[in-house]
Amino acid sequence: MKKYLREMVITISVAMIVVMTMLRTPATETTFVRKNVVDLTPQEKLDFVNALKTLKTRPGTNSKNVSLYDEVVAIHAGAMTFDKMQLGGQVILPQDTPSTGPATGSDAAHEHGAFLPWHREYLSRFEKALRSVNPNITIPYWDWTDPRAVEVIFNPNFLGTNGSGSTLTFEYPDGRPTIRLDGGPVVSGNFSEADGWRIVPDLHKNISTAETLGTSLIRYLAGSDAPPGTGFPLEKAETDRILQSPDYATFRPFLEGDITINADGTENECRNFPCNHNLVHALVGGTVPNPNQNETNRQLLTLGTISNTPASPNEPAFFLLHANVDRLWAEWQNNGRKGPEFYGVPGEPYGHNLNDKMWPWDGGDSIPGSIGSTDIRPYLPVIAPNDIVKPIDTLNWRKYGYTYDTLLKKGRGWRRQSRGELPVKRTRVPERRRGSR
Ligand SMILES: [Cu+2]
Repeated sequence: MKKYLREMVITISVAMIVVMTMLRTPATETTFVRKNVVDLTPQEKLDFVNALKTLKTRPGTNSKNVSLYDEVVAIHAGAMTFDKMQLGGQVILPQDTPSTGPATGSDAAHEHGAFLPWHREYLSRFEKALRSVNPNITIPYWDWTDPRAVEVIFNPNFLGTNGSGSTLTFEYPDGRPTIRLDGGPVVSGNFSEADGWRIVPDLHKNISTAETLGTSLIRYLAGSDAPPGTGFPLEKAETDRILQSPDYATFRPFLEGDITINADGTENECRNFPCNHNLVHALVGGTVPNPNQNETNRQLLTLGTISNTPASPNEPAFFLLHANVDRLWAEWQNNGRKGPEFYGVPGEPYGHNLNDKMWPWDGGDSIPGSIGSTDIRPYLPVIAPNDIVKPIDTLNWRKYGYTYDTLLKKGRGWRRQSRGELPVKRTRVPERRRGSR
């Protein structure tokens, strides 16, 4: 009798395992989960690094014969050639050849509505490339409010440490506190030049001078001793307020970092120093107010790779930062704000409205300009004329096959939760915001 029972238990267990496996297979094929970087296993970190480095050696489709990774960088830089490049509304990058086509006149990927759609599409395509190297990979996200994250990301076993060899001191005649930054080229670890992470100099330009930053990844990572507001982690309460934005016209500039909304509902433009997504760019690459007040057209100095925005995807942390931006958008959408009603209102520059084609997925309608004297076009990948993407195509992140661990954890309770909204005192959002990037 006992033997009969034991056999029955074994049979049932085996049957259950078979059924569970069958049930699970389709789910893992269609949806994969982007995780918080602090939850990656050592193997997952290794796989991610190896895939990045593999794409850096795979040939691209461009005429300059630079790698597939480099051509991904070129797309980001190219998107920024449709307008005079600027920072804090002031800095203008010299541009020998202007862009042509309907996208001319505004940055194709920043400062307007398509910031979130453009980067969602861009990250997903990059993630597909990574998954062609290793199908277990997803892009981890960097929750910039998590006090553990910097230590995990900028670690020799992952994206490598801060740059070194340079200590810069900025003294301000108007009595603002002196800023000291330590950094420079990343000389050891997975993303050092010695280990094969060589950046294409033409795709690594200082945003205000158009001079190249060279061939090494450069970081001026804010230290743990940085004064409040100038280091990591970022304030969680502020990111929570981003998620309470009532509409896209508030949410997008708040998350991108053109504006911030204080706890009392008042709004500030982030002109003198970046906020949120822009602030993370600034705190990894190094960005300081220009101490030379005679240079009125150059209010901020951008030092490293990720703070010089066109070149910023040369810094692998870019993808973790932007996965977090995309996660926050997905969470905001998932909280009862899905669909076109929760996108920007019409009247934005071309490329940013719901049904505009977004360069470079625009069938060749627009042609990017140069960065300084560098023609960006030979570095760009071949994109099929029928490969068209509009903001409306990007609103549903699940369509791309991924989701976020935070959306799974919240489950149904999250959806039922009432929509907290900020007491916003402003009624209209200006059409063109000029923030730093
Ligand atoms: Cu960007």
